[in-house]
Amino acid sequence: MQNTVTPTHCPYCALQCGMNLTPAPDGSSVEVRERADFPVNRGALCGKGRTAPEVLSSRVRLTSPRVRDAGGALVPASWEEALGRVAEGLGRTRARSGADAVGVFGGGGLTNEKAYSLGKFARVVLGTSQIDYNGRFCMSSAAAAGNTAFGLDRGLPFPLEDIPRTGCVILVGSNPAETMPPSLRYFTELRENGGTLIVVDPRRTRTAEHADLHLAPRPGTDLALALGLLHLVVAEGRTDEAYVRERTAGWEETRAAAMAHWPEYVERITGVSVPELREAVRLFCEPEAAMVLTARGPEQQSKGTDTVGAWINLCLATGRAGRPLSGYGCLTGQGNGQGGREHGQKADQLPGYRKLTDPAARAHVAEVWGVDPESLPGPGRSAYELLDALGTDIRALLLMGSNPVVSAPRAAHVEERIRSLDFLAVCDVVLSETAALADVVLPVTQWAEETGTTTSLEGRVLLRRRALTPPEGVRSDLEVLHELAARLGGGRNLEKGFPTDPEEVFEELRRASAGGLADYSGITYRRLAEENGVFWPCPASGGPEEDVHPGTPRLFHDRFATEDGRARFVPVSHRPIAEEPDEEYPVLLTTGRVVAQYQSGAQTRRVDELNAAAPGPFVELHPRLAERIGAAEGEPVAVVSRRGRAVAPARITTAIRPDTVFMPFHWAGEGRANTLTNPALDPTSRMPEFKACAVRVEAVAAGEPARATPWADGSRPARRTPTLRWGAADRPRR
Ligand SMILES: Nc1nc2c(c(=O)[nH]1)N[C@H]1C(S)=C(S)[C@@H](COP(=O)(O)OP(=O)(O)OC[C@H]3O[C@@H](n4cnc5c(=O)[nH]c(N)nc54)[C@H](O)[C@@H]3O)O[C@H]1N2
Ligand SMILES: Nc1nc2c(c(=O)[nH]1)N[C@H]1C(S)=C(S)[C@@H](COP(=O)(O)OP(=O)(O)OC[C@H]3O[C@@H](n4cnc5c(=O)[nH]c(N)nc54)[C@H](O)[C@@H]3O)O[C@H]1N2
Ligand code: SF4
Ligand SMILES: [Mo]
Repeated sequence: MQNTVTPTHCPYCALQCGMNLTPAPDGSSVEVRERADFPVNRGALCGKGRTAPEVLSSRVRLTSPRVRDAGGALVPASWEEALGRVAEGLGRTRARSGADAVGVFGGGGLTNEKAYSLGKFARVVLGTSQIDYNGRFCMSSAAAAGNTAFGLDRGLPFPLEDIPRTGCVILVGSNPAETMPPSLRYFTELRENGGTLIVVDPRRTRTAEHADLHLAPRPGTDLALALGLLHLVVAEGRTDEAYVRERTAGWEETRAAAMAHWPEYVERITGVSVPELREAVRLFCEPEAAMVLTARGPEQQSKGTDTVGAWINLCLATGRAGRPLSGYGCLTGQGNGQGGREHGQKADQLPGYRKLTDPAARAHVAEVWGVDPESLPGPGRSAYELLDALGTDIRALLLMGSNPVVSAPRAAHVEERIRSLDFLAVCDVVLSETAALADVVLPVTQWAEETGTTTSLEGRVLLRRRALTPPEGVRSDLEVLHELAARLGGGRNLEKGFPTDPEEVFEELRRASAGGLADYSGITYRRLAEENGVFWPCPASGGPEEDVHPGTPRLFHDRFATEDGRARFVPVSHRPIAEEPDEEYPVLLTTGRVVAQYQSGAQTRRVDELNAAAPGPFVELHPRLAERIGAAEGEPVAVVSRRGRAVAPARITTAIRPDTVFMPFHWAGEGRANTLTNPALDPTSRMPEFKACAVRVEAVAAGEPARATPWADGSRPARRTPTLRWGAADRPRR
């Protein structure tokens, strides 16, 4: 194995770029090389993918379990001892306080096999309903809206290769130039082919630089923006009446709701001028085909589900869904952001995108699992609610594939909740900020050292292959679950249901997903290797080999996945963000990403080249706001919300609205953006409002001691910043 080239996929984002791994001459590591045969990225990689092997090095990773000793230090231990401590910690809590006192928290970076096994482990071994995962913070609003409108949630209902051939794309709150750089090509090709790109983002991002039209709404107002566009579509007679009649339901109510959102009213709410709204409608409606793609900007809001619904309404009213080169799509985020939401680590879900509350789904999955359907618990809490319950109702936690101390909203509170647990076990590849708080840390194998499948943002199931022998001292997540099942099974031999061979797990997943919305039953490892991935749904044919289902790159062309085959309009109305600015907190904070760091930074902050490119947090602010508060470029500013205070250097730029500041969330410590964010949840998706909260911004006197601790007692005299308005002069020039 050591001397061959292994074609595989990047460990990070949902683009799942293809790459070849070749062993380094001494065989101890691998090098990333171009893999031209994978069509999505055609060999191109961003810096994170290119440097991913750095995290395989034992210089930065964990290579032996750690347990907390009597003095409170995390010290190396044997696997026997560590696994024993985990089984004891989880088992004791379960015995003392019931199964629901044990929580499980997963991640959208886990392979399908791991996500499936983790969900099964929670319900079958622990018997707890309290499992959810970080994908709740990612795409849950788009998923909820997609399920309602189309009866099915798959990030993109078409392959990326369709983008350059459509007429217009509206990218809402998505910055692929930084978050999926190789995908930018699809948008530049779109323009080369004569199509247009509209970017909706409160910042003039690197992506917006490529746009024909950049709309810069006030954070948290995308719902009003979409309603304003729909209003103009109707007023200008651009509705596709025949399509609405034949393929949709619920138009009248939605039309009425949109008509209440006059363009002038929408301009006041969003700061996007009426002529800009008209121009957007013209660009979107004139071509034969067009698309709307959303990402975290409009989704990570306490009304994210309604907001995505409003953008879907716009597509439906104009006949731009379920037709060639047209549609609504959500750009999923994590490596397995799509598959991770389909196979049962979500609080309300069973494999195959089945509902935990559906008796037929319970019966089907229980049969595959060899358990009584009655024994399966019901739905549990959503991610933030689960984290918020730690130390109270939930007393022990098993965490796999997330670093909530950095990435959860209101992170200081979440950190405090985690510290108050009776027992915490973390499986990770590095000692993340959250792992550092654990009673037991189990070091696991990584992407290049194990085989497994992921499902990319296109809904394409892919095979990641093992290219390297893992270092001694680490085990795979699947082995961990197998061992814990043996120890927690109480003589019931439960470990048999937790194979350590990923292909064996996948074979079971195929059966569990069969007949569900996300049907993988026609997919095999062999096909994945031969076909460069297969798009779900892909049911097993049941017939001869030649009769295999080809997979489904494009959805909804004949009918939507609703019962009657029609898409559903959802009547929605504008409502404000959960925490509007006021005198004390007059500025809006929004948060997001930079190209060189990934998520909580647990992996990428361990790579020198990436740290050189993005060494630490910053606060992006407009020169007018900087002048008001006396901030200077590169000097520290404090951002204060009702939840706490963060300090980071100022980055002054006209690319952001003057009423808004932006912070990336990749760092811990005093520059942690999530110290500030508001955990106000969307009522349907339970998504927290990462993208908008009220803050005060202050220049920090040089030499002021850094304050890492949050303070929210209001004891500090407020330095008032007058509310800033977004005037025409501030608008970034096109
Ligand atoms: N480099 C890098 N790439 C990544 C990741 C990473 O951490 N680093 N993470 C991956 C994951 S898990 C995800 S989910 C994706 C996320 O990918 P994106 O959604 O592209 O990333 P974000 O930076 O969170 O948000 C996108 C844009 O939303 C804008 N925005 C903020 N508030 C609003 C608003 O109210 N309305 C609108 N319309 N826009 C707003 C921000 O200014 C930002 O430019 O990236 C994936 N790729
Ligand atoms: N303010 C703000 N906060 C946000 C967001 C935002 O836009 N703004 N975005 C949210 C979004 S979209 C997301 S997806 C979350 C992500 O935030 P997190 O859930 O914290 O994501 P990661 O940093 O990727 O954490 C993954 C952890 O699992 C480890 N890991 C990686 N692979 C494996 C594996 O195979 N097995 C195991 N056991 N461990 C593994 C990594 O080392 C890392 O410690 O952050 C959310 N938080
Ligand atoms: S764009 Fe995403 S998948 Fe591609 S190399 Fe970068 S992090 Fe990896
Ligand atoms: Mo995400």
